[in-house]
Amino acid sequence: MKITVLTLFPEMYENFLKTSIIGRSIERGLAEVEFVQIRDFAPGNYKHVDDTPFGGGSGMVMKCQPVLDALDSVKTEDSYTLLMSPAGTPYSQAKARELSKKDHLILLCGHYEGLDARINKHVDELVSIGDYVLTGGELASMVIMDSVIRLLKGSIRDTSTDEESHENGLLEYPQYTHPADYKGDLVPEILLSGNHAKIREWRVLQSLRLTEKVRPDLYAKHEFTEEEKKILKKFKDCE
Ligand code: 6GU
Repeated sequence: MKITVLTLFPEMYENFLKTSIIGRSIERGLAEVEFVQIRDFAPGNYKHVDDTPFGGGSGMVMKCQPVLDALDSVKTEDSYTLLMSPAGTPYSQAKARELSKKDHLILLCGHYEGLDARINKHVDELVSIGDYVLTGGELASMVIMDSVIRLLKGSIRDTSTDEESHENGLLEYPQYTHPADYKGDLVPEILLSGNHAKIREWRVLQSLRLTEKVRPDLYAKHEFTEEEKKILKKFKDCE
């Protein structure tokens, strides 16, 4: 997969792209990341990429010409372009899965108060990573790159993404590692039992209960599997 980032601040990505799973995936050639400096497409000596908003108001707005010329310089028939925007569609694990199948992603990052709205019709989608405001789209684009690259075949063990939080619409069950007794705080005994069927049952129940408690919104729209229904019934009868 190729990822092209359009930004005024490519230096923000340096450590991110070198580190851990993302760094290794890029080193292995699973993803190729390139940057386009939007300012290179601004004319004259001043290289202005922004201007004051029509109608008045505070802040500056990024201009159509440098942004769209930068976009045109990298866009092909195979490209899928995302504009980072707090006014976009909420980003999700399902969207990450969908994007991980694309050949070429273009991530367009605005700064200041935003981009001229006429730019919107030149992209495939506006995405937001959450209900808060960032100073620019760069951090959001890193969130998207991280969540997509780790799903590429060969990035991490294939099975390790299957049971994660959000893959099945639920939060993941709690995990523990050695020691089994940390200053008197004990790991749930069932996990030491070696009984895989019972462990599986416990994990499914924990996942359901945790989601119900901290993410009632997810729980309300969850479609229960037969296994989940059976486990819920069993433990309800015990209470
Ligand atoms: Cl994608 N961009 C900006 N600037 N702020 C955000 C965002 C994106 N998602 C949430 N807040």
